[in-house]
Amino acid sequence: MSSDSFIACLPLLLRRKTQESMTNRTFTMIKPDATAKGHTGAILDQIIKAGFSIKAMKWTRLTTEQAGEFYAVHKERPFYGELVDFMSSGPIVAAILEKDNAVADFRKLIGATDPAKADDGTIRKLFAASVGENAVHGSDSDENAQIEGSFFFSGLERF
Ligand code: 3AN
Repeated sequence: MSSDSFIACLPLLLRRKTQESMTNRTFTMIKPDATAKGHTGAILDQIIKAGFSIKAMKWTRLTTEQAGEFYAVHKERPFYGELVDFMSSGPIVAAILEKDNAVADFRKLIGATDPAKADDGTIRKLFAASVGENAVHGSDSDENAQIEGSFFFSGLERF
């Protein structure tokens, strides 16, 4: 890209950044257990039916280094190694979602971390097998939604 066209893109990039810092976005991953079992389509269907719109999405696979970096906040927890191995064990779908009250509403939609404790009808109750392999990730705050979305998507990849 020439420097002229980069400068011409700046207002667009800045507007995207400002939009994303609003409280109506969250970040999700459909985890390797769910993609391996063929639940990707059904989970996306639940997400869209719950009123979220997809602002960015990719099917990819994390290296162990990338999974370790993404979950660095859990480094001191006993399950960190298991979590990193699991999250790099197969493909995932990463997405930025938009809806009013996105972070809280998405956490409600996916249910408790442990699927055995998740409410009926939640994504984890329907599709997750265990606390470690629990089908989906959902950001726990607006700040983390922003950080996690930026981990996977450049300004040009989100809308
Ligand atoms: P959540 O994903 O519901 O926000 P966190 O932030 O406590 O839950 O944990 C992050 C991820 O770490 C979980 N999604 C799960 O995959 C894994 N995890 C949490 N607790 C355990 C555990 N006791 N044993 C194994 N893995 C766990």
